[in-house]
Amino acid sequence: MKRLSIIALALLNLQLAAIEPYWDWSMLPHTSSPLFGQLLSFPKDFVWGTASSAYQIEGNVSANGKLVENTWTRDASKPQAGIGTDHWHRYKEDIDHIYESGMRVYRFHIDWSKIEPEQGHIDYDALEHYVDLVKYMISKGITPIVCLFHHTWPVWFADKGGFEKAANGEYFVRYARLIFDTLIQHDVHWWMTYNEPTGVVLEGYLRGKLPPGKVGCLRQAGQVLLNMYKTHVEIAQEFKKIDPSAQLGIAHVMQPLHPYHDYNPLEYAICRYFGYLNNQLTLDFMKTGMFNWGGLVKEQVDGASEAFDYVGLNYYTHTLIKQSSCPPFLPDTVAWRPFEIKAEKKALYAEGLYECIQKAAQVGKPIYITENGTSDNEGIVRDEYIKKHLFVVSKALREGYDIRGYFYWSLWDSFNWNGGFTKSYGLYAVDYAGKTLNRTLRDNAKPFVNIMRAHVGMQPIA
Ligand code: IFM
Repeated sequence: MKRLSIIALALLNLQLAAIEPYWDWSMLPHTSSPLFGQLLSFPKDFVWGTASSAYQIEGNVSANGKLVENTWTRDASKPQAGIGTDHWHRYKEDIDHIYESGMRVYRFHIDWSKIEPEQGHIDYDALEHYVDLVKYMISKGITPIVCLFHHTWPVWFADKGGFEKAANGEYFVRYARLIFDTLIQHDVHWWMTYNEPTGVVLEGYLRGKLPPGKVGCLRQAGQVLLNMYKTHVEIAQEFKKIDPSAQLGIAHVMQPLHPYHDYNPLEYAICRYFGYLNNQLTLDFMKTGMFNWGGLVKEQVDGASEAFDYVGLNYYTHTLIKQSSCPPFLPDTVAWRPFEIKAEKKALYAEGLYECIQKAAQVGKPIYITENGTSDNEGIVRDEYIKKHLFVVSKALREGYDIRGYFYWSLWDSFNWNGGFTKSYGLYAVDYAGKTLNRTLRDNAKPFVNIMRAHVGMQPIA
């Protein structure tokens, strides 16, 4: 039996061909070449921008030097952000960098745990800080997109059971309303309720990598997601009643799952099931209001399709599902095929962005690429990564896909959750080693920055 299993496993690991497409990129010129600029075209009203989350760049610093606990900081086993990039104090310099990069949209996050550190106690000084941030942005001609939830939330809310209990949704809606009432006075119309909600529930309830760190609770993950989506619909309805021009959406992270072996039906089955939960379910929900978490949690939510004005698409890479034993069948995830270029610990697979755009287009709403980028510690893949992903966006635009903007993740090196400060996603390097936290535009980011600068009529930088 054991011998048979070994032979079967060896056979299963004989890969015949990749099922997912790979394009021939050999003719694509370098980003700094004028030819590249000619090959790509973006409509005049296409917007370039960047994205961040509060804890990743501000740490848990709040108004008047207060340090605020949230669901991430209270887990001592996790790497901690401290003061992050000190964005709390250096936000003007950072907004200037956004402007100088030719970006005219900033997708940023207001941390609920800073605004309402204890239930019902609002820190108006913290709120005022975010008002100042918004005012400064607008004074520079940068449109704010305010994200209300990005991986951290107040501990009191978690202690009540967070989104595990549908009734708790009202606390988040109330918080959203406070931010809305404050910022509508400063001409804010773009909102994002949640960043990567499917990631939050799959990592938080299935793989245990994000708070609350539960493992194997697949059904509960679906219930939490449904409760989050229902608050999105409620928030959209409230905001739109007062501001009919309000634009609401979420940032949906899509990661195509592909079978490692082109003939393995078990790998196909896993890809189909988890690919649906991970990617397609949210698109179906945006389009029809039907929420079907793989048969485990099912509900039709009224008003959902009117609650999404755009599809925010976060894309980084694809994942391969590989059978690792036989029997029993144990699936494993593999980050790249041997011939793929590695962007840090991920495959540089820009073709996957095209696949995601095609799927996102089914919703029938404008698409914004709300996150895309790579960590590049060795300084060798960023330009290649950006070049290929921009090519994909431009090709999709040429083919008629309604893509309105692209937000790079991220402008600065920042704290990256379980990766701590070991990742270099930034177009700007941040001097953590020397403790100055000074920001420096990386050479390999300049060709991209010059594309964005040209788009808004700015001269290239050397
Ligand atoms: O840093 C994260 C971000 O918080 C969510 N999307 C992916 C990024 C890169 O890992």
